[in-house]
Amino acid sequence: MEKIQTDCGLCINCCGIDCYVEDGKLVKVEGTPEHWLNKGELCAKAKFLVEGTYSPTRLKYPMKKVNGKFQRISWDQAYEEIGSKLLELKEKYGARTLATWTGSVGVEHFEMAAFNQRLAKAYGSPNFFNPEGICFRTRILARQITFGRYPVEQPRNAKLIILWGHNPDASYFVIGKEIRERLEKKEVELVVIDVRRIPLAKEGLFLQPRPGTDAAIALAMMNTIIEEDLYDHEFVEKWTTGFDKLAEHVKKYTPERAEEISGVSAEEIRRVARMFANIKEAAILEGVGHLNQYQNGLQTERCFCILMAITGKIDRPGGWVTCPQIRLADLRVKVEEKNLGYDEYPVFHQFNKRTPPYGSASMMTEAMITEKPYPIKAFISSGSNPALTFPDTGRFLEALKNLELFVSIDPYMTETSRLADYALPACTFIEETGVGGFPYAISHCVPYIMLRKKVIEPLYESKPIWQIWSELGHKMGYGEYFPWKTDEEVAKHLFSTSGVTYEQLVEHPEGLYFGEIEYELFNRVGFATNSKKVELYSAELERLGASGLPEHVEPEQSYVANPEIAKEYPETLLTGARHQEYIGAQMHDVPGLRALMTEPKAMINIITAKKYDIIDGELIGVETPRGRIKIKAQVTEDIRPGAVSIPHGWAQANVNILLDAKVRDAVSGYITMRGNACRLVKIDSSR
Ligand SMILES: Nc1nc2c(c(=O)[nH]1)N[C@H]1C(S)=C(S)[C@@H](COP(=O)(O)OP(=O)(O)OC[C@H]3O[C@@H](n4cnc5c(=O)[nH]c(N)nc54)[C@H](O)[C@@H]3O)O[C@H]1N2
Ligand SMILES: Nc1nc2c(c(=O)[nH]1)N[C@H]1C(S)=C(S)[C@@H](COP(=O)(O)OP(=O)(O)OC[C@H]3O[C@@H](n4cnc5c(=O)[nH]c(N)nc54)[C@H](O)[C@@H]3O)O[C@H]1N2
Ligand code: SF4
Ligand SMILES: [Mo]
Repeated sequence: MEKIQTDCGLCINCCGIDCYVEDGKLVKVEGTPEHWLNKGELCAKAKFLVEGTYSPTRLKYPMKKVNGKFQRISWDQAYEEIGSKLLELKEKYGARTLATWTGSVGVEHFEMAAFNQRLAKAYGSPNFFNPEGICFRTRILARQITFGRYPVEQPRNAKLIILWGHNPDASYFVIGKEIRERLEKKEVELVVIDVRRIPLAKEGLFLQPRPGTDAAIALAMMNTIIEEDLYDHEFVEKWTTGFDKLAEHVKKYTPERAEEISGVSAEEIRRVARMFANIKEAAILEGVGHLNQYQNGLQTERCFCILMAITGKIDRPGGWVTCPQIRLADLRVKVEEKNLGYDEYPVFHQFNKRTPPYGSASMMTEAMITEKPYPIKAFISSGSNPALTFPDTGRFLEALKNLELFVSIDPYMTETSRLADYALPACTFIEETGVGGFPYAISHCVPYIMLRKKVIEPLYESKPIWQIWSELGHKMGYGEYFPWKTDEEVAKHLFSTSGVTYEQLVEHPEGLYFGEIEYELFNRVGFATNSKKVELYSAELERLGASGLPEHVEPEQSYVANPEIAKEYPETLLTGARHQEYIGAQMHDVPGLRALMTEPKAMINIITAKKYDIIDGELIGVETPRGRIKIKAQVTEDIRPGAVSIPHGWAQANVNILLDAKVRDAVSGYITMRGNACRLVKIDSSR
């Protein structure tokens, strides 16, 4: 058996894995013991990588839909037909008619997003969309607005961690494990603020707010910290602007008022505020996206930034620190045209003239449906399963109907690929060489880099995604944009600006770790905002039409904001809490994982269940004005009464049917994934 050490490309953690190959077949996967991050451990998903790789749902050949049925075609025919259709549509509607989309895999799979954008831009379309428009860009943007850069959590040095809307046992198991080890050694104290009593809530102080009211709690913490003079005077005076305005602003957010809004007692809010202010090495450790995917998402993130700043926890050990970034070669081609969402969401697209290279995802489906501001008739999705994962499935399906060409590129025959005109088989990450590790600090991930090594040859007729884009590009006459011939050439080019060579990485299968953090970096470089200080109040936000200081804003469908809707839909829907067994809609057919988590369930409190006469395990209906799904109930005390939490990515109970693409954060443009009004319906009346 040959052992090949590479990184796990299933999620952004990019843990080290040892892959064992026999006769060209992957037979066993173990965690790499010497890898700095996972130290030999694996999460549930990676333990079943062999089953996942050889799944019967792998897409074997390029497929074309003829009269509603897929037929096998050659790669050449696929490129020929897709290429000429794209050129024909460009002739008819203009280059902006093409929209390309990558999913969460495109975030850690650098070749995927880069080559996708290259083709779109060679064609002349600005319309590239990705999860930055629904997932994690808001947290980055809010921190850039406040600090002019992007400091990230450093849980391993924190003496107090506030886990705020984040369940790392499920979504970042290495962080969950590390927190548990440090709790055991009494190195850290824990506060959990979550609508659900997550497993780690038992290890510390637990606050359980009404969904979507976290900004009120954070503002009341600021109120306490300022009223009780617990803030870091030196840092505030020297390094922040807008403190007086902030102090005045938060006067109205007394803990008593926050208690009324959130249901968390004023006493508990004061207690957490005092702990947080008094422990220097403390950090808010939040989810990647979770609280940003509420209607007040961007401003909630601003609250966390301000809390960290006024207590002097920026660029200090255990707080939020600025990590060195590793720069990969930029393969994007510039298009000078405005992205969709530029005018509607100026904060997202125009803040300090930092125009992002992607459009607002919420505008993508709208433009397909309304043909405004122009018709989008061609859509290529890669590394994503939007038929299950894009919020508001009804709207997404309506958008597809209006297309003249829809291509899905994925290793598996997904729910999305089944809807496409052409389904093209990409290989998985273990079937190609590429960039591994994660060179940018995005959440609590510290930058590090690896060589993602080819472990086995691409299965069936599948190909690396960069090669698919490249070959299509050549067919369309854009050969000059795609000069690379092999995986290695592409990887070498991407590494060429990083300061690390391909050859070095071959010798370091455990990865190269860039953990050198410069504390008190501000003493040397200040902050890269307009005022060169931390902007507690942001004039730029106000200039772009948002509030310069964060407020609590009710989700528009909450029973407080909309008592009318609450008469029919009295409960609150939360979607997408993660489970360790699956990632997005992936791997749901893997028997080993199915044995661990057999099906999705709607988590509801026993009080809510009683109201509807529902028992644990009963099949129920969950409804919103957008639709209905059937799902089993999980009746528990571990969720706040009135909240209904449902995981996403399950074909048998697709929770995205229930969401409404029109309900968005007015600042970021994100479609709301939580805080929508819903009701439960009893199906089994035989009891
Ligand atoms: N209701 C609700 N919806 C949500 C969320 C939620 O919390 N609630 N979360 C949202 C968030 S944060 C995100 S990021 C999105 C994620 O949404 P998606 O990215 O659509 O989610 P996945 O199901 O992980 O899809 C990834 C796809 O990439 C494919 N893939 C894997 N490896 C490769 C590869 O090497 N090459 C290619 N070409 N394809 C590959 C997989 O087979 C899979 O089909 O979902 C969003 N949707
Ligand atoms: N295993 C696995 N890991 C993943 C993923 C996956 O699908 N599977 N997806 C990846 C992706 S794309 C992303 S974006 C990240 C997401 O990762 P996170 O956003 O960190 O998601 P979770 O870790 O599930 O934690 C979210 C928590 O927020 C709580 N919550 C919901 N509403 C509220 C509220 O109003 N207030 C408070 N205080 N808490 C609330 C939920 O109950 C839940 O426990 O995970 C990544 N990691
Ligand atoms: S957390 Fe699991 S799926 Fe993600 S990289 Fe690590 S082993 Fe792979
Ligand atoms: Mo995400």
